[in-house]
Amino acid sequence: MFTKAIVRTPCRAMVDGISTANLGRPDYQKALAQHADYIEALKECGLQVTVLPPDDNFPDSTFVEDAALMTPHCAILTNPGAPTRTLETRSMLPVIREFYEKVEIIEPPGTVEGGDIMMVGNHYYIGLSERTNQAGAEQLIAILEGYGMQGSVVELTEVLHLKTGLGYLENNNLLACGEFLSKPEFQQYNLLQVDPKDAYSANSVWVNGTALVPTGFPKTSALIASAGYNIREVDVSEFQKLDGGLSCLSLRF
Ligand code: CIR
Repeated sequence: MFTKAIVRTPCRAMVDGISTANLGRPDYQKALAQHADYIEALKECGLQVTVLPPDDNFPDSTFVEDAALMTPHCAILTNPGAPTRTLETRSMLPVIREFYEKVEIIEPPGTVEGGDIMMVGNHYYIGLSERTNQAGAEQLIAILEGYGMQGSVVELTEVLHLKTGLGYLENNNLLACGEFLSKPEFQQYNLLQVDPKDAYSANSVWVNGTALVPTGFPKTSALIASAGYNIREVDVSEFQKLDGGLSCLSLRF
């Protein structure tokens, strides 16, 4: 069970965030309203939410998941591979130290973004992507092993981050789409197959028995509900325009 989350209010500069989505520029006011509802959803799931102020120096800074990994034993500050995001981690350090005695740091030339890390119990799958490299993954695995956890790498070819196409919903249930459906390492799970037309909704998030699912994907909501979860839909259309999903908007621990 998670008890806490950290989020960061989107900044005005978010409209200039990195995007490959071709869905137009985000509407800032709408993004603020959607972000407020996202916080509400986390609270409904029982989390105490720390809300960081907007940081206009970093257009993508609302996607806090990429800047750190919070494990039960330590926090790990990442080193984002997107050049405009590398220094986002600096302002995360003080807040992370409020919650963790042990804070580890991924150092260059290693790069890691949290969106490439999927936790399954004590094991962490690490996507090798344009943002997370082998050196970063090796550092991360060494850190995890030092605390009695494990990690393994997964090659990505089609998507931005590992969790762009995967969402672990606990109880062996893995929501998956596209290239991940056929990967040998995921065949041990009960794969809940997301329709390729609804690929964005593969980034749904388990929070204490409830699945947060993006609004607008009724087939995915029904699929997850049929596996026994409560569903809380959250409209994140303005973040989708920046390739960001539900998981990217918080650190949950
Ligand atoms: C980026 O390209 O870095 C942002 N526009 C989106 C980050 C999404 N984060 C995530 O999937 N964990």
